[in-house]
This record gives sequence, C-alpha cells and structure tokens, in this order.
Amino acid sequence: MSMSNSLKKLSSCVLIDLDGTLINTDGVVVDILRKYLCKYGKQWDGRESLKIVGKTPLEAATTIVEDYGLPCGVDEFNSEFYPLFSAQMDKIKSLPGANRLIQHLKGHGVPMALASNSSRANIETKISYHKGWKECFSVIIGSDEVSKGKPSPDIFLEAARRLNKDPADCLVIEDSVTGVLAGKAAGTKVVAVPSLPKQTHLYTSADEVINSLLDIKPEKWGLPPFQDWIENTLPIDPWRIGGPVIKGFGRGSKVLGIPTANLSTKDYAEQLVEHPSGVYFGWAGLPTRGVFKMVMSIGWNPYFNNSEKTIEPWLLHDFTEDFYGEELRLIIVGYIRPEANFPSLESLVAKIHEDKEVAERALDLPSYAKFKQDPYLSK
Ligand code: ADP
Ligand code: RBF
Ligand code: MG
Repeated sequence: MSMSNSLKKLSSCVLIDLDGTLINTDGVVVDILRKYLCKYGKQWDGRESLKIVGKTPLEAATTIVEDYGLPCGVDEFNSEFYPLFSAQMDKIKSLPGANRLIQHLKGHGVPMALASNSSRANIETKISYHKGWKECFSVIIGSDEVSKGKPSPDIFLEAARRLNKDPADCLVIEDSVTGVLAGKAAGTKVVAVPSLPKQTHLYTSADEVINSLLDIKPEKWGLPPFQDWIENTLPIDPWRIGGPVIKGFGRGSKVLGIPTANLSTKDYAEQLVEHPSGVYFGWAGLPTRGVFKMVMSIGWNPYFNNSEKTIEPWLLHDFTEDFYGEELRLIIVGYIRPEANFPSLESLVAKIHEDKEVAERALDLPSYAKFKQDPYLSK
C-alpha cells in the first residue's frame, strides 16, 4: 500500500441524503408543478429542476414563485402545493441501487444517518412507503431540526454528533451541489451522485463523482465491498422494452463498425429517465429471426456528446441485412459500467468490444441465461 493510501482516513459510518439520492422526488414534484403552473397560465420549462434540487422547502418555493412571477406569495404557494405533494408521496420511486446500498450497509452493521434538507415529518412519510428503510437508519434528521439547512454544515454535524462519530470518519452521499458543499464544510468525505444529467463539472469539491448508485464502491472509503458482482457484471431487476427499429444517428456501423438498432425515444421516455445511463446487457428478440445476446449503452454517448438520451443495442450476431422497421424486444438483465468519454475513437471501439466479451460470457451464466426463454422476446 502506498504512503498516501495507508494514511487515507477511512469512514466508519454513512450520512446519506434522501431526495434525488435515494428516491426520485423530482419526478413527482415536476408532475405536480407542470399541472399547477397551468392554473396561472404558465408553462413548466424543465430547467427549474436545476434550481430547486438540494434546496430547503422554503427556498424551493421562493425560487418557483419568483422565477414564474406567480401572483401569489410563497405562503400561499406552499399552502396549495404541499397538499398536492403529500397526496403523491406514495408515488415517489426509489432510485436504482438505493435499496441495494442501504441494505448492504445495514447488513454489515455500518451506522447510517438519513440527513435531508426536507422536514423531519416529510422524511418520515416518504420513507414509510419503502419497506425496511426506516430500520436502516439509527438517525434521521431534517432541516427543521437545525438552525440552517444545507449548504450549511449543520445537518451533517448534528447527524455525526447523534451517531457519536467524528465528521472526519463519516462518508456523505449526496446528489446536489448544495449537499456536497454542506458535507465538505462539515469535514466529511463526500461521494456525489448528481441527479441531473451533464452536471459533473459543478461538483469539483466532492471527493468522487459517480454516475449512479450502481457505481458506488464502498471499499474505497473503508466500508465493506459489495459481493453481488459476478464476472464483472451486476445483476439488476430485469426490465423489458421494445418497439420498431428506427434510424439512429447513422454512425454506428459507419463510424464505429458497431451497428446499434435504435428504438424511438418518444415511446419509452419514462423508462429512459428511470434507468441510469451506462452499459448494460441482456437478450434481444426479433420475431422472425430469433433471440440473440445483446450489449447496449444508454445515455448521451459522452464521446459524441449527444443532446438526447438514447438506447443503443448491439445484437451479438452477424446479420446479412438490416432490419429497420422490425419489432425489437429487449430484456435487460445486468449492468457493466458507466458511460465514459475516450481520448480516441479507437479506444472507444476497443472498450465496446471489451463490453461485448463481458456480456457474451455473462449471458452463459444460468442466472442470466434463463431470460433467453422469456416470452416477451418472441411475443
Ligand atoms: P443507425 O444510426 O440508423 O442506428 P447503425 O449504423 O447503428 O445505424 O446500424 C444499425 C442498423 O443496422 C440496425 O437498425 C439494423 O437494421 C442493422 N443491424 C445489422 N446488424 C446489426 C446488429 N448486429 N446489431 C444491431 N443492428 C444491426
Ligand atoms: N459511447 C460513448 O460515448 N461512451 C461509451 O462509454 C459508450 N459505450 C458503449 C457501449 C456499448 C456496448 C455500445 C453498443 C455503445 C457504446 N457507446 C458509447 C455508444 C456509441 O457511441 C454509439 O453506439 C454510437 O454513437 C452510435 O450512435
Ligand atoms: Mg444505431
């Protein structure tokens, strides 16, 4: 072990944020605001998420009222918004990898605090819809329990105090810049998991920025490693997606020598937001041709910096012809790595071929192979 590694301070407990980190609160908030703003003849423009992520409820409300020039005060806004929001709290979904992470840490006896800018009462309600979550946290703390919310360090300092830990022994996991600043000001280690895309450059003060909770490596911070990776792949809850093959960016075969059969992004917009970008694999079915191994990327293809999130499935089979317009069914069973940028086209292509090898080998393992028989693929 190198000197710097052996001196590196390791964490013995975890302080974790809720909204945007463990659950997709923004999804429900945006749904409500979209409808609510219509009432005032305003249209949600999609950019406000950037401004409200990580804020306290009061700050977020103030931002909306000011940005949209609503003819009501912040109090009136809150008195209308909160009942709508409360009625939808049971619809807030956990983020991919969230349950896996907290159950893993709990299983290894790692003390955890849930430390959120939201109110204590709302935190309790939100997590009540997620089975077994409350029991994972020995401390739960909201911004109404300290004098200042994040980016002030108060919430994390108080969380550490209640866990009986030195902040320097704590690892903070946060999706917002505000939360990252709070963690650093408190003197903790901070792993950032940005909840909004293409924001990595704003997180310079974090100790590490990862793409999703699927990428967290607890052992980097002195915490017990995950043991669920098999042969460089992470099993996930299988999900299915399908539709007619459409024209893509026109560069898969031409530029990379790797054809990817694209699906219409409009038809599966909801699934696209739900799944973190990254490289995945599974099985692909074409009704008249059969079922084939498949490796794919989801995301913005950092090397090409696309403005749209797409799915790029490469069927691991040599076809003698194109199959545009044919119904393609995919079942995605495992995760390989986050999308990355590369210094050259050759290195991108080499990495994709490596992904292919990983997927081909993994799909022979019984736990992944069994999905080849899934009726969805040949329906
Ligand atoms: P586009 O940009 O239109 O997606 P690509 O160069 O990525 O074009 O080629 C994808 C097309 O190539 C698919 O729509 C399909 O018709 C055909 N194709 C041939 N072999 C394969 C394969 N092994 N995997 C995916 N698509 C393939
Ligand atoms: N593009 C990237 O910019 N970064 C990646 O890490 C990346 N990984 C990929 C992995 C696989 C298995 C496949 C099939 C594609 C990947 N691509 C990646 C996407 C590639 O850029 C895309 O298919 C082409 O741009 C065609 O539109
Ligand atoms: Mg393509």
